[in-house]
Amino acid sequence: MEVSIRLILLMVLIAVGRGEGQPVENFYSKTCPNVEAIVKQAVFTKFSKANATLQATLQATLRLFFHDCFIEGCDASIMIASANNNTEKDADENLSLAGDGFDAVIKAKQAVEGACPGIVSCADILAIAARDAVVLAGGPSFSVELGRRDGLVSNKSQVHDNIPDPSFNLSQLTTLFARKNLSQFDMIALSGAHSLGVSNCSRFHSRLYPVVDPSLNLNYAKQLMATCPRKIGNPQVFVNLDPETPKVLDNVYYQNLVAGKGLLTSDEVLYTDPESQPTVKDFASNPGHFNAAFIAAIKKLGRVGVKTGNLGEIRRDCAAFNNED
Ligand code: HEM
Ligand SMILES: *[C@@H]1O[C@H](CO)[C@@H](O)[C@H](O)[C@H]1NC(C)=O
Ligand SMILES: *[C@@H]1O[C@H](CO)[C@@H](O)[C@H](O)[C@H]1NC(C)=O
Ligand SMILES: *[C@@H]1O[C@H](CO)[C@@H](O)[C@H](O)[C@H]1NC(C)=O
Ligand SMILES: *[C@@H]1O[C@H](CO)[C@@H](O)[C@H](O)[C@H]1NC(C)=O
Ligand SMILES: *[C@@H]1O[C@H](CO)[C@@H](O)[C@H](O)[C@H]1NC(C)=O
Ligand SMILES: *[C@@H]1O[C@H](CO)[C@@H](O)[C@H](O)[C@H]1NC(C)=O
Ligand SMILES: CC(=O)N[C@H]1CO[C@H](CO)[C@@H](O)[C@@H]1O
Repeated sequence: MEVSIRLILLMVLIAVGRGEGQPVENFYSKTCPNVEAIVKQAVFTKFSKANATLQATLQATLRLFFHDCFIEGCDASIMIASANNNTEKDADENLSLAGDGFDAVIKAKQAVEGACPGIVSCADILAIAARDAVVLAGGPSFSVELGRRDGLVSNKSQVHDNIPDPSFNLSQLTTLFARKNLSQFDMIALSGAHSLGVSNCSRFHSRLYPVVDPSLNLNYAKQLMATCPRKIGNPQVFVNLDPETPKVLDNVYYQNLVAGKGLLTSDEVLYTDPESQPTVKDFASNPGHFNAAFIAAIKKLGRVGVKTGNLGEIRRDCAAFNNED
């Protein structure tokens, strides 16, 4: 009797503690032990290496995780589809979130539901897929914390104030990340994700025209101008965020910044601002320092605004709240 009351009390305490929102490793070890293998298999293993679709999926998934966590916390709220053009994914800021990331999570969810129905949240599947994307792109490997629940709110009015603009300066970037409990050091490390992926010319057009941003390497600026003409013509033109090793998540991104080859203002400012420059130089010359900082920062990113315990729900379909099925 005594024992079972204590046990119940302990369980209540744990549940309340979880309500505070800290994901943990091995959360599904009893309820869905193979979830990580299933996600990886469903999303990535059908591709052969060097397949362009695989590359697009890796970078899209990583960015999707970032946007999900910054808007309403890591709760898959960005996945919600809407009939009325009013959920997070409909916001202007979201214009270029590639569909591949959404597809990856939907497919993985279907596979996971086949093995352990009703157990694993879409938010956790996105976190696992983002970790796999980092590793498959040659970045550092790490264990992913789980136990997030899916959010009940997705409103596009939340997007603008929570996603950094590529024109931001250091203090604007630092302030926004601080609101998510991420330090300037974390922000610099996470920006290393721009070692992968592409940007629409429109996001850095103002650095080329009417005058070239003096922090840009001149030869690099000329290449960019050749690809992205003054008059925004073909809106399908995209440029690699990392001009040197665009398919590998590595510290060459920071070497680019030192060389004036940061594509976005928000990239280059990490080097031009004397406050953050020492960290950029350190990451540029010490891949191990970058890897360690990136791992610590992406784990912190995965804790932003998480719902645990009784909060939220385990969505059946990642693109719809359960009450809309
Ligand atoms: C520091 C502030 C950040 C700013 C201002 C920013 C901005 C941007 C912009 C403007 C693009 C190009 C999108 C387009 O074509 O319209 C982009 C792409 C991307 N961002 Fe960021 N980002 C930031 C941080 C991050 C973080 C923290 C991550 C992930 C950890 C991330 C991951 C990515 C990836 C992977 C892409 C390429 C997506 C693809 O190729 O599909 N970004 N970002
Ligand atoms: C990449 O893999 C996908 C999925 O298997 C396939 O549909 C596509 O044709 C492949 N692309 C290339 C360029 O091999
Ligand atoms: C959806 O809303 C965005 C602004 O949030 C707007 O730019 C876009 O044109 C709208 N799309 C449709 C199909 O109405
Ligand atoms: C690229 O940016 C332009 C200008 O904002 C926009 O019209 C276009 O739709 C974007 N292209 C893609 C594929 O997102
Ligand atoms: C979204 O947020 C806006 C502004 O806060 C609010 O007016 C609107 O009712 C919200 N929409 C939904 C569907 O909750
Ligand atoms: C950064 O931008 C903000 C907002 O535009 C501005 O108030 C601030 O002075 C800028 N800081 C620097 C160092 O340029
Ligand atoms: C930041 O940390 C505080 C203290 O742990 C927590 O109450 C708050 O919810 C966190 N904010 C976010 C956005 O995760
Ligand atoms: C307004 C807009 O284009 N939103 C996009 C957000 O991302 C999803 C996934 O690719 C697109 O389908 C939406 O069109």
